[in-house]
Amino acid sequence: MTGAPAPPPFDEPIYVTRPLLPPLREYAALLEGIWERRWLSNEGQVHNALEQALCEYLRVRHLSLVANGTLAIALAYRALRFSGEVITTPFTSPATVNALTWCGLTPVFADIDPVTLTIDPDRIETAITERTSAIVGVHIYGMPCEVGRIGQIATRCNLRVVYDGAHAFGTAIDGKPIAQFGDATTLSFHATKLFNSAEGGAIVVADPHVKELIDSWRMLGFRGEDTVVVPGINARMNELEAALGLANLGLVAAEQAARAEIASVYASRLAGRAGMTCYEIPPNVSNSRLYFLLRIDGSVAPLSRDALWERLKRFNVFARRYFHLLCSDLAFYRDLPSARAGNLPVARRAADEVLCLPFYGGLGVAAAHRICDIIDHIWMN
Ligand code: T4K
Repeated sequence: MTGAPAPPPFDEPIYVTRPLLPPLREYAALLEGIWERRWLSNEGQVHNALEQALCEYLRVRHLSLVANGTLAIALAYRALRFSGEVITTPFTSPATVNALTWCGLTPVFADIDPVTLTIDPDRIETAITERTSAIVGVHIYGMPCEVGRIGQIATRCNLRVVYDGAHAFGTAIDGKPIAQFGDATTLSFHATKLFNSAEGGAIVVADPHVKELIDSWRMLGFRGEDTVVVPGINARMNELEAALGLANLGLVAAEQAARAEIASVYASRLAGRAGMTCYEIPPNVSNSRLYFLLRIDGSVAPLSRDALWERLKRFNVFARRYFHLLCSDLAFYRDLPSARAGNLPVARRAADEVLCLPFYGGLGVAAAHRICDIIDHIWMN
């Protein structure tokens, strides 16, 4: 106990994130064009402009917009003809793994690296069987998977690779855009992501024939007016979402810069506490800056991650424990042989330790300092 008075709680809830939004008039200008054309969906003009703009922004050649990040993942699995077993991480959103199930595939969980929290290539190697067709890595929190080693394993064993890049918009390794690795990279443009179109997502591929196939998969299977080439689904992004995305795209760099300032407040104010570590971004990685996360080791820290998360709420600060529910613990996966706890000790520990702090440009550095004051108080009392 320090005896110092508790800092006051925030007057309004402070969420883990807030969506990026353009000035209303910029969005309205795009809406006027949509109204004039009376074209609302099905690969409209704004949709196509956003595909083009994203290709340029992300420095990739082929990108298909879709309705959300979960459908992006599922369509990538379909278009690349995954079959049988697919090796993936349990430390992710259920979206990654549930999309496998939706495609009739069997997830095989491999543990993660203790530092990057991405899938461990050594554990991929040991999980490969004659039924394995593919590897799905997740660039979790915008941290790249070990793309070099995963690529080598895939080539040697003739496996496909999809990266779930839902958190990795704008991530690069040594200046190379993350979406240039693997057979496909999927993105999410959900409201809570760095770049958003309210709901939305995309699939980036290297092969133009795969893009053509994906464009049929998202349009009920159609290619042209008279041919249905695959048993597709409706995964289209509409014009209103595409317009929001187009208006938001120009704001991403400034948002990342504002988040960088907040990250440096958190990193400097929270450093040096026993049992608390900040997730470090390697110098050769430009991270998307979607999250700012701490790890709390409850066996060393004065309180557990869950206790800190609970106590922050009393100050109106709503941090999130992404991803405290390991996919391998979910009722429909926990009986898989690869889901047993002894197979996934690193993922288990990460699930128990990670806490994502409020992190968005509009938070501002003053509020970040206040959050640190609150954490100081909780830590010492
Ligand atoms: N792969 C990975 C690795 C993913 O993390 C995700 C999704 C996907 C794939 C699938 O992509 P999508 O199909 O969703 O495009 C959020 C998002 O809903 C989800 O997109 C995301 N990952 C996941 C990690 O986080 P929740 O349950 O945390 O969302 P929610 O509604 O609690 O929002 C968090 C905070 O954001 C709120 O407390 C307040 C703020 N917020 C939220 C919304 C929706 C706003 O201020 N405004 C808003 O409109 O899942």
